[in-house]
Amino acid sequence: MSETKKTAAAAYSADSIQVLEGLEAVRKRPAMYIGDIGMKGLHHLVYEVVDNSIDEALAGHCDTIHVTILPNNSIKVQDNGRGIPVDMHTKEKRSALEVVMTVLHAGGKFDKDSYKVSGGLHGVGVSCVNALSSDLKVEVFRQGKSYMQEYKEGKPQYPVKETGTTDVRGTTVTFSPDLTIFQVSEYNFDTLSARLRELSFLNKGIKLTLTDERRTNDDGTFVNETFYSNKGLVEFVRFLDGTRNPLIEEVIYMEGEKQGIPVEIAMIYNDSYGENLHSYVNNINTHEGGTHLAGFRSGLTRTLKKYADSSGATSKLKFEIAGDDFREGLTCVISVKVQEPQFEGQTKTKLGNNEVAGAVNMAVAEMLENYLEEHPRDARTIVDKVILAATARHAAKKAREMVQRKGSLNGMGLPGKLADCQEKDPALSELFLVEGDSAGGTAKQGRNREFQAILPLRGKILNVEKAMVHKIYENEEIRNMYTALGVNIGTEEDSKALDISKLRYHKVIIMCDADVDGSHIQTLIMTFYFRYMKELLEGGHVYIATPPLYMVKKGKEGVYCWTELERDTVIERMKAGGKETGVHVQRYKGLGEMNPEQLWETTMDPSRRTLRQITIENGAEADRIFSMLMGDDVPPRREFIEKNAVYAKLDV
Ligand code: 0RA
Repeated sequence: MSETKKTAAAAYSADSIQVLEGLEAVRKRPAMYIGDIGMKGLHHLVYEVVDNSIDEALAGHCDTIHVTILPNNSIKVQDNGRGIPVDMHTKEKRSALEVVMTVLHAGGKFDKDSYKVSGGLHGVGVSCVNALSSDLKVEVFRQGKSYMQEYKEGKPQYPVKETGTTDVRGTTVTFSPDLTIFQVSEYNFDTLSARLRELSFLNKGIKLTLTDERRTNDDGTFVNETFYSNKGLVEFVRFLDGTRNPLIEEVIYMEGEKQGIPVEIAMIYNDSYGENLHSYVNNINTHEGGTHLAGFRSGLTRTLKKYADSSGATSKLKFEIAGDDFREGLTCVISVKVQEPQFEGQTKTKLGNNEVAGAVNMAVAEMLENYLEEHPRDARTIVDKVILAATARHAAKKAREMVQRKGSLNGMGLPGKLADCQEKDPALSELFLVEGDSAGGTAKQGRNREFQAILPLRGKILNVEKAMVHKIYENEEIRNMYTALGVNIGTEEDSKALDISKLRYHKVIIMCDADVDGSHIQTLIMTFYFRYMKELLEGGHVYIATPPLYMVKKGKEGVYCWTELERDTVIERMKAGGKETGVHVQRYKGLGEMNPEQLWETTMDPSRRTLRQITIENGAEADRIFSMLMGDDVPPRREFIEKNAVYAKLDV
């Protein structure tokens, strides 16, 4: 049957079938649409719905978005926009609202003028959330009337109905993730709040709130947070820099359109040695960078170099300043809006559009030239910092060459302290990084030497957050880690990327004491991985071992416990089973208090242990946490470590 001959009824049912097929495809292959069906995907549903409201706000029609985690882990997203249109589609024979909610990628079709650039990583739209929800309800408040439609597994339960009159405007979506699809059901407040905070910085002037109806404060109100940023990226950069010491007073900022591409940049220099760049395209964090970042780098280098040369500051320098030197101690956020973004790379978070490089390059040059002109003293500070960085890099290069001549980094010998495993296949091999030589000894005896290797790390490893690069390469514990892992140590000038193709263990497990010191050391090691071996974190290779905290004993029965709750439950049970007396609780403060067999059965045996995988969910948040934890400002660190000492849930 040709298109034109189709009767209206036939067209309707054909369309409905298509819709169902679309939603069924989403339910069959959810990971293709939302990434995965674990914690990431579960939270992605919220972002997808919020993104629609952000779009409405970017179009200038909405300024408040409320997100609520309901007691049963359903989610409600409420905005004060124009409300999704509800008029009947003559061709489709159903409401526009129903089309938006049930047709893949239908979201933007009704408003050609709207400046749509937000939209989740996969840009799949709210219909996808609908397909993956056991129940979803949408309420629209529009032009004095309210409307509603409900769905199960994406299927409408009735046509859109008018429910009354109203004097408010907006759209409210309430959904319950389908637990036959997702492996997890519990929303994490901190994960959602980190994303909403990020969105508030990236979209100034929008108020976002997060309410957790599962938990109340002492005064009986629900746990909640409000995010609002008046100055956008300027405040984002201040937030990211957290406790670092700024070198210049003001955040350097620009916002504007270049070659039709909206570009917003904020940056500041601090006295650290690291580079802290975060880039976004359409509110999506582009972890892998791309053309916008390349444009920024070349614009920054060109402009600063020109200024430094013309000021005469570089005339006596005996070596070239490298690109990296211009970014030492730099904290920067770049946000661009691209109409048709091309995402590339392993995690599809690398911008490919070539035209964006030139636009950002121009924007940076213009912004910086003005700034340097108007702030000669700050300009001098920045140039001095760059020259210092170049000098240190030069020294680091020499230190590295010396280290390499000694032959300890050429992949020949493995570190003497490494107790390697017999297995040669990296995919089957594990490396335990163990705090202290004595616990290292216990682990060596307790392990399964077929596939588990042990590398003891002595005492506190170097705080990489505060050390200069050549110190890091000279540090023995750090060199041992590189050599044991078999990865390169960045010998090539401009290639910072780690070559993990020769990684000798696909599981790297950090095993520290379960006390405040152990937690600190664990954080030091994680910081090192975050700053210098990010590729390992991104590949999901880094884990934390969880030794038990208590042993509750009565007579011959002994039970390991990992939390206070577990401990108390076991004590109660043991007491109930007999007399009050005779129940003995041992608190394990260090790995050293366990014998090899105990360490094996609680912490190392793959069939019984629990490993926590360290991933980078939110790079900006992770960076801030690490710099705070490792920086000079001790009080917040102590507070954080103590609060999280037991199961430090660093959301990274
Ligand atoms: C297209 C057109 C119009 C509103 C929206 C989309 C809209 C979508 C969402 C999704 C969540 N909240 C939303 N709010 C609005 C309205 C066009 C008009 O009124 O002329």
